[in-house]
Amino acid sequence: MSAEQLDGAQVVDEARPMHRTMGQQSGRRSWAEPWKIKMVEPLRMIDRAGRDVALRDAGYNTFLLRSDDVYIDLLTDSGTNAMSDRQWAGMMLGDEAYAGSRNFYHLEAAVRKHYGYRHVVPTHQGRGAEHLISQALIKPGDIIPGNMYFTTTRLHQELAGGAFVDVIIDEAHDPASLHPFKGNIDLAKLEALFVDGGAAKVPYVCLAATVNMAGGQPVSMANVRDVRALCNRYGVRLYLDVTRLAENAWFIQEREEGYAGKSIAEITLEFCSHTDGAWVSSKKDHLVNIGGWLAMNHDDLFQKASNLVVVYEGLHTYGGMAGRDMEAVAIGIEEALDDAHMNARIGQVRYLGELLSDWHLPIVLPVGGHAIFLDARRFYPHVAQSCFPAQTLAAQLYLDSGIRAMERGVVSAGRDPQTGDHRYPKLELVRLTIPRRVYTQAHMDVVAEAVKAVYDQREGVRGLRMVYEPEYLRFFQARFEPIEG
Ligand code: P61
Repeated sequence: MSAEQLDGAQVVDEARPMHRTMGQQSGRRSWAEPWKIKMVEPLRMIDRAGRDVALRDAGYNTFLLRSDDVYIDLLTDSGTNAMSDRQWAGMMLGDEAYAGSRNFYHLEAAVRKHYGYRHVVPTHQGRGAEHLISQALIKPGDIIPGNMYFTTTRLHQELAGGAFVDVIIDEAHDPASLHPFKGNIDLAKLEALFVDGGAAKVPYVCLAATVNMAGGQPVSMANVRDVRALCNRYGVRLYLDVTRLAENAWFIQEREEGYAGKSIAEITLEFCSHTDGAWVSSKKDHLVNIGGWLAMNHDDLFQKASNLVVVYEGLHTYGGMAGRDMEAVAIGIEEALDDAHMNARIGQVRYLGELLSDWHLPIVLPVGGHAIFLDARRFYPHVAQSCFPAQTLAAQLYLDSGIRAMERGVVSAGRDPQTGDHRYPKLELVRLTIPRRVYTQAHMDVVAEAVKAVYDQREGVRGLRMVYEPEYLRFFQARFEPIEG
């Protein structure tokens, strides 16, 4: 292009299609993130040969990669969020007293105001809270019904002597089902566990919103109301994993009759009002890098949990967090429930999902709150589940593009404690998890193109063989080798 052309801003190349914004391409006005960036962290991409070595050194397990060797990190949205300037300012107001830190009282007030529970016990992160509730309430031989297992939640229930029973609706196990609330509990499955004295063996029902392993799928308000009514009839308590409840509230606002005019904060509070208490990993919705809590209305659980916390976590007014961390969580709770934030959050995840589904790449539908889940069975129908198709797909994606994702299939499901066999879940997925307020739309475009490239190369791919398997939560540290062909 000549200098004259540059001066004359009117030059139009008739042969080239006109550029259009994302909004225009979808026939609407564009939206943008409700924040601007104040601090950046450079990204670097190592070359293909370097990625080959890094993956081999990591035993083909993306949890074992060094983050310096990763270009776009979609391993998790847990603790990987960008804090706001208000949260960073709050960090400077940390009261690091051993006992009675003022930041604890800010946290307690935020939980009471936005989740509505009377008592709050802080923990260092979600599994700290899961440990406390499991030890406090579960006896050997108990069963804990829930809407699909989560790895750490189920393990703590098993370590306490209980057995988890999945009572989620069948649609949740079908990646192609378009049910709007795939996280719902099947009331008939739940009641079948309660009848004939069964309820005596159920210390509580364990409800999660949204459901991580199902693809970030929501639970409807009608469902939590019905579950509550059923629990009341049989005298069973109902506890809730609120780790991604703000995202769940967004789906209720979008899809459930009567909620379009209610705010995320109002829906969140109403949802919790149907439950007896909750635990959380604040590392997700609450936009922090560390933190969690257990909250409840019953005094007996509060007494037990605030005694156990001093054994496993720290004093009951810090529970493993620094004062500054509690302040960041308290502020993060407010920010998490902001409608504009949540529109941008879900909008970004959905943007990536729409690209992939428009290109007919196999993903879990409807797109959930925190991630896109690739359906590894449909990527690699020629790889048997015993050869770990999702683990293989996550490895291939890293090799192609430096993008890190997470296996959520047979490796994550672990072994049945009774039989010792692999559990073979229906869902064999790879999770592309989007951290909050971290990546831009351009990053999403790069990710979409990488997934397409891996799909286009799917034919020659063989599976993996597990060569090291740790006893607990094996997916974090297991090692693999490629099956040669
Ligand atoms: C995640 F691969 N989630 O999604 P903690 N409840 C729920 C969670 O999603 C959750 C916890 C409780 C993680 C981190 C992680 O198999 C894995 O703060 C719904 O991580 O202790 C955590 O909270 C536990 C990754 C955990 C995993 C377990 O990436």
